[in-house]
Amino acid sequence: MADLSFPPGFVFGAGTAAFQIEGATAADGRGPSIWDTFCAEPGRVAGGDTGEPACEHYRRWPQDVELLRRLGVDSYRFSVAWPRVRPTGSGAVNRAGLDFYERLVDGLLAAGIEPALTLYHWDLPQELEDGGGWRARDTAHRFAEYAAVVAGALADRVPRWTTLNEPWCSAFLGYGNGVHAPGVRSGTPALAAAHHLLLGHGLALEALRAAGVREAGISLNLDHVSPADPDSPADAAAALRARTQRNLVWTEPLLRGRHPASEADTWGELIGRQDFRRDGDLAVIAAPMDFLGVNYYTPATVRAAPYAEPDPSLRDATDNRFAHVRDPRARHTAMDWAVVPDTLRELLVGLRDEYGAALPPLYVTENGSAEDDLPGPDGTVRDTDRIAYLDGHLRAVAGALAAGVDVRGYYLWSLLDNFEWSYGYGKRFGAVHVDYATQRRTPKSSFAWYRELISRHRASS
Ligand code: IFM
Repeated sequence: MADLSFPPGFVFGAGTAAFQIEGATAADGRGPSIWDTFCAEPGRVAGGDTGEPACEHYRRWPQDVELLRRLGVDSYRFSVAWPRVRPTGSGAVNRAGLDFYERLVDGLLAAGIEPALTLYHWDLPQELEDGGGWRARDTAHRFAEYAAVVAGALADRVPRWTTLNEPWCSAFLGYGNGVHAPGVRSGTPALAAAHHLLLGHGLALEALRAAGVREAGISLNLDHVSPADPDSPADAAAALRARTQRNLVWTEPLLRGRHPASEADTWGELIGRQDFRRDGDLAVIAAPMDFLGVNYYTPATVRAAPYAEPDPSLRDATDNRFAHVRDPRARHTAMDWAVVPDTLRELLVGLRDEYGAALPPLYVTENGSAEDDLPGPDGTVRDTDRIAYLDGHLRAVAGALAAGVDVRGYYLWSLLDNFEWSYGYGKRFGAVHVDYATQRRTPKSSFAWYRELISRHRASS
């Protein structure tokens, strides 16, 4: 790693999310979220796994802060569980829930680690879902109220705030193909959800500003999309539809205050039913941000394909006439995701080239790999594939910096093995192995590798 260097002040971090690590889903007044409900429905999550026990972080957080201190990160990215803070999403604030995050933030600061707080990493209070969830405009307003409550308590101690994490998953997996909570399928709900998530982001940003937050943005899981046959106009059009669904539906409203020109071709007749859009919304959505978070794992290669569902009345909003093509040359992680690190450099450079001065500074707010790594007979976890993955992607970030892209930091996903949504506990992304039966934490080889990278960076800057 001696040749891998970053500018002074570059932030190295690690991330987690509330539902994936906290457990304690009924403790101290926490209300149910859509993920509690979804996990309880048979067949939704592999192995019938739920948010219990996760990593018991709610109780073991001091141990996890100590791990972060040993890792040497500048910053820790975590999310606040909305149903801990406002259990029904719109009623009374639960002081005990806020107290937990106050303790965590104070513990991080005492350990010399900068907290980076995400307000929404998918755990919508169930009661709001019962009223329509992100299909309903009202949810955007409830989200802004929640943002104001959290910022009222923590704006003085948390420098970096993210409104939403990966709204694509909330909209298109939650209300499109139904793979994520709340598991809704078919028709326009995903497009309404996408719009209300964007509106919620804009309204929450106003609330954060009013509370004095200095650095605020959003984290998007943006795709690097290539046509399977670069000479095929049909594949090129399919790639644009994929980019529209994954990237442009977010970046165009946020950064340019407009909807993507390619939305009509992408969604066909579904796009005609946009009665949820109101005058003035785009101005709220496009309010300037201090950073854009980019979450990146794997590229997408797509070819033109017919609709998966021929009946338009049954079609969901992820059905956009493209199909993914597997890259036979690439190694694939335990998620079966192709490892092609330089595509991250291309994505970051491409964003700069496409948006120019409209693009705020970037952070890579998530990057990492799930590997089938378990402790060996000597108790150590030698995750060499993860180290190669991280090394490659950090080189891609360094390449983007060398090309003049303003990237301010990198957060490894994840500090701990954790609950990987519909895959349950079977997929392990952590730099620290978690034995869920004993809650024993074992730092993997990648933990030592990342610690070394950070400490060399400190010594040289
Ligand atoms: O674990 C997730 C995280 O919650 C959101 N981004 C992708 C990660 C890996 O799938």
